[in-house]
Amino acid sequence: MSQMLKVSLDELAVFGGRPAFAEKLHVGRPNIGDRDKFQQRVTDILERRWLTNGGRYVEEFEQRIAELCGVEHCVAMCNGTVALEIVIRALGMTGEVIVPSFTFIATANALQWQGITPVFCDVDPRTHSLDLAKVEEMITRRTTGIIGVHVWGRPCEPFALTEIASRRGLKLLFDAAHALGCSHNGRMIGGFGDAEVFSFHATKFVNSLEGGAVVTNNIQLAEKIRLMKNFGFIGYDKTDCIGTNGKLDEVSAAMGLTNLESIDEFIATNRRNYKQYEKELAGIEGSSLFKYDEGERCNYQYIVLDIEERQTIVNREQLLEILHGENILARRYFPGCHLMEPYRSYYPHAGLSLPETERLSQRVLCLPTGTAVASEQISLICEIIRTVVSQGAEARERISKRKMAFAQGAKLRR
Ligand code: T4K
Repeated sequence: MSQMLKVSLDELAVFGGRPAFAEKLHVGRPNIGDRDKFQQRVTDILERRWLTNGGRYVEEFEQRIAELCGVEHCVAMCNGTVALEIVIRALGMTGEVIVPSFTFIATANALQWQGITPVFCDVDPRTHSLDLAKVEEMITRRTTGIIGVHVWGRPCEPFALTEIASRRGLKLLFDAAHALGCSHNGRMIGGFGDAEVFSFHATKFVNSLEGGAVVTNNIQLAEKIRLMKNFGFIGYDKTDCIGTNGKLDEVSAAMGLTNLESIDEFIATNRRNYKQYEKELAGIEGSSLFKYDEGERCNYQYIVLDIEERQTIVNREQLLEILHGENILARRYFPGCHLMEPYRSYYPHAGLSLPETERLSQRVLCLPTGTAVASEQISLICEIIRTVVSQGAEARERISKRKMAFAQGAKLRR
């Protein structure tokens, strides 16, 4: 890593300087727990020749997740998307389901994939989660459920959503892909609604390579999901319902278990990184970090920077271009499902009722964090952001000119 300070715009890579980082700095570099422990577990799996389907490590992983969340049942799956699809089907959701557009595309896809219409609801700009008043407005005769998403791990008002869902006779599911280890009013995420879904994808702060889980206190639902994720089998050559293959394999479960043993260390690192970003980005007019509730348990796995263009002058897209030039691969999470295909074509007017989602999707970006990011790297990222925003007008003009020059060059080459 090069450690040069960048205090003038001329030093930025997009304007001819050397990139701040020789190697790309990703959002979502995996956290990896005790390697020896993982390798021992993999050796054990190979020696016992039990690789998937009812294996010891999957069972143990399920128990550990259920304990952490204080729920009775956990069914591990091959990823969070399939876990969503299966629980949506098991809950009998059909017709229309209310869901935020400001989420990862998998939340909407899990519905549309099985012919259910995701009805995109706007979010509260303070919480980035479902706007409760708007949820009520979107309920129709065809609505069968609500999916709340605990975006960035911040609980999306689960008590209020429970009240709405039970008053209106709707199923309630939470996409808790970001919220492992988080709490709401002192109660762990995992036990709200009819069920909650976690993701253990490589980019999640606790990963099982790929993986996901449904957690619930409803035993009938848990049993149904368990069958559905194993083709519907209730015995040799005997099925009970339509099922699919949603099983988590043993090596993934071993990775999940190993990483779960380091959860406290991962959260401490995420929190330290968050605090450093907070301190070193403080006072940059027009930029602010998404805030977590310090009174709750929180995993701090996302560093979400909000750019208010009226103050920073340079906008989010231009800042992203500059950061990418420095090999800081900040991400545009989330672009808004309704602005992506197929939803853009299916529901071309959805944006009319999603003004906050559209604003948010233009303003926020996620910065690198986790155990793979060093404190000096965070300092350099913050300094580059400060340099750019403090000279926002000039940065904007130079980036625009650069774009125009590229476009002209491309025209001449044609
Ligand atoms: N609901 C919500 C709210 C979610 O955020 C997600 C997933 C889901 C549901 C579905 O859960 P899963 O089916 O995924 O279990 C990523 C992840 O793929 C996705 O899991 C995650 N949310 C989403 C927020 O981010 P991409 O397309 O940005 O991921 P990817 O694979 O490009 O990785 C991002 C960066 O991480 C890479 O540029 C490099 C780095 N990376 C990635 C991998 C896989 C590594 O350094 N090492 C790796 O092994 O979506």
